[in-house]
Amino acid sequence: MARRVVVTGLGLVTPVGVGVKSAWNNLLKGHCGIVSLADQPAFESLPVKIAALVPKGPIDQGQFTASDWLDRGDDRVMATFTQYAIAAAKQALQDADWAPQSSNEKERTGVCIGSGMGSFEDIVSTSLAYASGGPRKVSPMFVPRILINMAAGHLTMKYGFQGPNHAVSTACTTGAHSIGDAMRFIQFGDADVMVAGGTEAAIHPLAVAGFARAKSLATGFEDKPTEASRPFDQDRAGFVMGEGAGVVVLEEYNHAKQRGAKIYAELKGYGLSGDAHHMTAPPKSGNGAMLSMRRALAAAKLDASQVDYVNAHATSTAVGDAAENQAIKTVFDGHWDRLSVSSTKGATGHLLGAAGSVEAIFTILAVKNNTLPPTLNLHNLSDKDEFNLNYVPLEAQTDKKIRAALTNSFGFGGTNATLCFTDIE
Ligand SMILES: *[C@@H]1O[C@H](CO)[C@@H](O)[C@H](O)[C@H]1NC(C)=O
Ligand SMILES: *[C@@H]1O[C@H](CO)[C@@H](O)[C@H](O)[C@H]1NC(C)=O
Ligand SMILES: CC(=O)N[C@H]1CO[C@H](CO)[C@@H](O)[C@@H]1O
Repeated sequence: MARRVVVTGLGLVTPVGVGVKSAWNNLLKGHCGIVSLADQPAFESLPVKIAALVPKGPIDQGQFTASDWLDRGDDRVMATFTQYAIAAAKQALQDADWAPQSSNEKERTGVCIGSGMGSFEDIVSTSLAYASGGPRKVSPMFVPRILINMAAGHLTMKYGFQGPNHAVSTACTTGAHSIGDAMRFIQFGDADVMVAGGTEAAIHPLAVAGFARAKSLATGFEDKPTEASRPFDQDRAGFVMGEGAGVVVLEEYNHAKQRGAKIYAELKGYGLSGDAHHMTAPPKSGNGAMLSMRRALAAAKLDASQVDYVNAHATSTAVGDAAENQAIKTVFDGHWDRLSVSSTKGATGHLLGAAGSVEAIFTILAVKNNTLPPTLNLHNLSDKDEFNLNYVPLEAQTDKKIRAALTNSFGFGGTNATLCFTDIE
């Protein structure tokens, strides 16, 4: 029998709050982390001047201050995406009460933290310095700052973890793949504990310009940024870039039991698939059969009738939300009345490489707390015959038992992953 994998620690750095309590409470209260960038000169000429930023300030107000999490000199060697990952990982390890001292425990603990984009800031500023001043203007820290796997690397240097050291980069599926791959390492026996998640800090004018040119982003919301991300709503018109990190501690079930760790949920299933279709667009509903959801259910040995909640990838694009809705309805055909679906991106924007792991944490808390996080800005469904599920509009719902839940992540390049969490009873 496969080794069971459970979640014993959580850490969040998000636009709706830093720290799990703050982020989850704000999410349930309907807060939105999307703000205007119109006052920033660097964004002046861009068609999109909004983003979901991690709030900066004191931690007791759920905000981010780098020195709360980093040692002296870390900011010189760590780009922002690495700093966010370290902050989320520290929270998760503290929450799990896992601070291994023996070499055996350190060797049995691994890290799997990825990022979709890495540090645009470093690449752009170094390119400009190189163009004007030549190679002498390139910092010796340039390469270590931009490497995607450096978040995982730095974390292990701080804690001495010598298990698998891995970093995924699969665009917006990064966070989900990180957690799923880490689950496999534990199941396969490579580690007993894995620190896993995704991180992103790419709200840079060049990245905004790129996504805007690809026509992916919502435009025209400068005056009302909190209304820009509206998954499943008839007026949805693109996603809003977000930043942050989500990191979990995964642990082999008996290992967690033996040390008396608190267990949030079991990670029961993981499914992966590829579209083989187009760079940025999902296939038009077509067969609509979403392989990653079916594979996650099969791995979890669950029937569609046993799942109560799907945390959708739904980024607030016209085509993407409709395709996912189709796929969910196909997979859960015959069980539509009991299923709830919501997208937390109305509140957080789209955290790209961090989305999958941040949303995995929201899904874990939904199961643990029997609470469905809301879909913000969902006032009118575009087509009531197509969109005929409970999408948890505007307000959290607390009247349902959530025994099992899925969370979906889909990335550019046509890469899909689904995680399945269940309560531990
Ligand atoms: C991937 O996700 C998209 C978006 O919902 C869906 O349309 C597509 O069918 C999925 N592809 C696979 C192979 O599961
Ligand atoms: C919900 O989750 C939060 C965050 O872990 C926790 O602090 C809170 O006590 C939970 N609420 C309930 C009702 O379980
Ligand atoms: C076109 C349409 O039906 N608009 C409605 C969307 O929802 C808002 C808020 O409930 C209504 O005021 C609009 O009339």
